[in-house]
Amino acid sequence: MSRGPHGVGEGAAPLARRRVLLGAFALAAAALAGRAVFLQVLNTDFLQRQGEARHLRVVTVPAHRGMITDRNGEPLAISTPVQSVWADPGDVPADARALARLARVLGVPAPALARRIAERRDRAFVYLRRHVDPRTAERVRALGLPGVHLQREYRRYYPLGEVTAHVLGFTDIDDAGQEGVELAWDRWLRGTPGARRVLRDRLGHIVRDVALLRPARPGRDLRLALDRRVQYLAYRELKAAVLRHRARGGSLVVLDARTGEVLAMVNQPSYNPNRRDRGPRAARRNRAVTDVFEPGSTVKPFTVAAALESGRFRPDTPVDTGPGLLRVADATVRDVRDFGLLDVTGVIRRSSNVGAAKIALALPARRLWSVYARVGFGHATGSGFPGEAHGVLADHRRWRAVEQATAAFGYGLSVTALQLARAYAALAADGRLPEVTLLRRTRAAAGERVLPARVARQVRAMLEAVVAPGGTGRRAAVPGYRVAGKTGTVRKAEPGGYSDHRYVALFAGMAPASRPRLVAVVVIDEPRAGGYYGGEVAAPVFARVMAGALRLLDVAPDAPRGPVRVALGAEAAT
Ligand code: 59J
Repeated sequence: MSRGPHGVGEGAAPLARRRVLLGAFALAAAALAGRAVFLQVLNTDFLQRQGEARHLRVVTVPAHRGMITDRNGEPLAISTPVQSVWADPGDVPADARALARLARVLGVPAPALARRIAERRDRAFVYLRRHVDPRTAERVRALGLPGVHLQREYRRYYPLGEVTAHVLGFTDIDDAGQEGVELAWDRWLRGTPGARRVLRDRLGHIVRDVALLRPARPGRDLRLALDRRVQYLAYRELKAAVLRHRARGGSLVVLDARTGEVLAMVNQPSYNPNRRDRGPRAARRNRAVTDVFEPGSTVKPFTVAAALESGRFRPDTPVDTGPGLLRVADATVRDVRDFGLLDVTGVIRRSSNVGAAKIALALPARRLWSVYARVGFGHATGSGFPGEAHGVLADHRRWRAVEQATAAFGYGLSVTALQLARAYAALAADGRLPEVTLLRRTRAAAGERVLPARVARQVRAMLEAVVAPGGTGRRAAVPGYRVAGKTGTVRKAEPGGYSDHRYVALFAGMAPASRPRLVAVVVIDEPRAGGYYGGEVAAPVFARVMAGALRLLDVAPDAPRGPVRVALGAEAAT
């Protein structure tokens, strides 16, 4: 207030009035002092809580996802720490130049960044950019922008890239399993996020950790059955063959015949799971378990197994396949040429459709069907893989003669590569069907008996004849080892009948034939160059992968290597 003309006169106010005023001031001062003592000494807890409530924030602590390894503990999927940039929009100053600097560091358009923060003013947390590299994180830190923070997260890395892509699948940006093993075993692999309370200063900077409310519980590691060396070898050979024959795709599965463990499972086309854009859908399917095909001649060993099991056929029982044609109702079964008089072994070795059909028609439908069902056709393998197909095996009561005859050489039913490998594993394991698994087995349960051991061994001997000179599978031979297997060349079914230019080339087999350790199935879908027969296209891939895998796994050779060693005797050959 300005002093009025009467100001001097106020100095002459009565003494009593001044005393009252002074007294009031003194009282007020005392009250304030008392209050201060109360606040500062007696009631600090309450105040601290109040003050900090405005500056405390709960931040989640992401959990480390378990590692996926191969059977020997070699890493196949690893979560590595990365930084993500987030903001508490209310704390970020509306400073266009500062935001522009931040946008430049993050590599995002400034207007979009500003909009993102503005639109989420009412929230306490918004990601600005996730999974930035360490240099970017450092530059964000250096900007020191209030309300902008870094948070540690994890990013999945797959050291073998496209080689293991289909089996492993991938995780999303929050490290949650989306496909493959990452999805199927997500609950095992993923941990439980924790929470911590942090204290921020007036400017929204996090100044210190106040309390760990809940520690993050890391996920568990998962050990697969895969052997990364065999996996890599299988991938390399499959990819080379698909390129060489300009094929549409392919699959290759290697099983341990004794345990049912999947040692390798690869497909073409593939994709790089380490890239954010994971390529077209068609490249992401684990075809070995999701795609079915008619197995064609690769089922003939099971037709013959049914015949041997019935007691009505022996390996040397004659089967007349002349003149290379067989009429069944209004259909005709054909061979590529007239093989004339064969025996049961010859039907397998030459892959005679007529022979297989004649054998099957001599048996009750139920018997053939029962062997197919027992070796697992029409039933999912129980691998646990997401999206596994179970294939189709129609009930034998619905088979007429035509269906029975065509089923004998592999048409009218469909299988996955994994199912076919499992069925061959039953031949390899003397008639016991192993449970297939993608996880490493410590103890192998003996598989269920599905064929008499004698029958499995007899069929195996026939399958050795396929790979011997004069058989359709010569090119599956592996030096030093006895190999048993079967070729297949399948015309693809299309609307209105079977294609005359789209084929699936197959080889299914095992080694060493005397005591099989490994089973492999090779599928080449629509080879368009350099031949299309299973014997030309799939058998050589089998040979290369088998040769390498037997060596990698230190499997002792069971065949003489050459004339010199034969002369030295069986002991020198091993
Ligand atoms: C074939 C079929 C289609 C379905 C025939 C392949 C039939 C049949 C109706 C002609 C190519 C081709 C139910 S061939 O796998 O016989 O692997 O090395 O696709 O026969 O009746 O131009 N395999 N393949 N048949 N269909 N329906 C032989 C054979 C086989 C070989 C070669 C030559 C067929 C030795 C197949 C191989 O064993």
